[in-house]
Amino acid sequence: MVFPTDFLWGAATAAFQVEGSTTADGRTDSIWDVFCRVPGNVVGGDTGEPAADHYRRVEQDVALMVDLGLRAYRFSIAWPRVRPDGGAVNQAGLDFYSRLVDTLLANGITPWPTLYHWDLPQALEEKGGWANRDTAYRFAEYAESVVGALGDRVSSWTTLNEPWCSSFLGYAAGVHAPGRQEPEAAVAAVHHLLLGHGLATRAIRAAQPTAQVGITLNLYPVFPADPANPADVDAARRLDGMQNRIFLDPVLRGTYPADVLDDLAPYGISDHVREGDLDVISTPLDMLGVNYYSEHNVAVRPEVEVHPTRNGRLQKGSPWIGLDKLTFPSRGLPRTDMDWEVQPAGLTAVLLRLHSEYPRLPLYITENGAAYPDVLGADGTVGDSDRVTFIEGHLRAAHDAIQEGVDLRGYFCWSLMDNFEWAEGYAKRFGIVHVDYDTQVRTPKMSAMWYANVVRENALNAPDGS
Ligand code: IFM
Repeated sequence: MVFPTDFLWGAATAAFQVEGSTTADGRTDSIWDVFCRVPGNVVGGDTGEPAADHYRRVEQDVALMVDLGLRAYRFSIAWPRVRPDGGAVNQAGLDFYSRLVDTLLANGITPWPTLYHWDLPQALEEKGGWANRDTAYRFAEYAESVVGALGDRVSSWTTLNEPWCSSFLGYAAGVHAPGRQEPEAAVAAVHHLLLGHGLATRAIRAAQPTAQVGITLNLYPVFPADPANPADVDAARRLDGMQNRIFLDPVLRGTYPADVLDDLAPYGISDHVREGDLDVISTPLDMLGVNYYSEHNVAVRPEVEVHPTRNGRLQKGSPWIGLDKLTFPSRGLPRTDMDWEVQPAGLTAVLLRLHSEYPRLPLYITENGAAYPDVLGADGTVGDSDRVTFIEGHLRAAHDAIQEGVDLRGYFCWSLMDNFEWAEGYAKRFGIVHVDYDTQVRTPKMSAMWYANVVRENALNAPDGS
């Protein structure tokens, strides 16, 4: 199963999850630093320290990427390093990313930065965060400063990572920073994140007309558990609206879906949309990043009292606002350590949907991977065959989509290395490289060796092994 020539093979991380050094060189608090300090918010009381100490070990980590033969590194830039407190530019913060870009390029690895992977400066949250329209303009200013510093060497920019998490998990469910449970604020955050994306896209294009610009969304196929039950069918429609179409349609079609506007009318979504906003939000893009982990099989059942949230553990509010009695019946599929169903066919479905409903845009899988309870053996190896099976299944699914005509141009596995898994802390390991958080020793897992081989061959073995 050969992938197209020039298929971009990479691995991904995000600043807050790997960097550590949260007070170094002028960095100030992000919403995640503050959220982690609240007892009960993060499993084990874990914080952004030490993470994988990537800030201090970045050269060693690039050497690791070279060993694995990676062609691209997807990382995110920390807003509170570059513009501490959302204010003036901090050259020392920019210098870190400038060195990272230089080191990658010197080693033939394409830098693939994301401007926002959830670490809003806390000072901006104190002014209302993403529920405040002004944050979108501050984001564009921040984007402009990053592109001004790195645009001579970076050619592909991603504005936002998974705005669904920033808005619905952060402002409605409260299981992510800033930990608010205010559905009206979540809906405002959706619009202001999208506005920030559009303004930043325009700022990048103005500063660097040749740049490729995109956004990364976490997309899910959504099914009614019982297609004969109208409540399940309607829940699937609503959830698809709030998970997928609320981002895809404004960005790629310049409109919010009418049914989503109706569903969210009680939360005031239209109050935030000003004339011209949708033109800004739908500024043409060069690529779309897809993060795929699982599917949603949804049902509405009268006996459900508590909305399920991530991992069944941190049950604050529901991110699926306005949907009551919602549950996700098991389909008996294997599950990862996050308790997420493993369903590679869903990746093919997502890619085919984009191809038919939102055509003409090159696609990249910017995240795909799995947490498993890895054990570093006495012989110094991590035999994560479950992760190999996971990634292999999803690469086959991606290949199926390419065979169907989807313009898929790259794959980044999540994650290059074990890291801070948000509300789950360090307990969940997504890396293809194991990190010992006491010693910061990195150990490539079996999956890393396997992935390096796929990258080298630009191909997978056929299911019969040939
Ligand atoms: O770790 C996260 C990442 O930051 C965003 N996408 C999903 C991953 C796994 O939960």
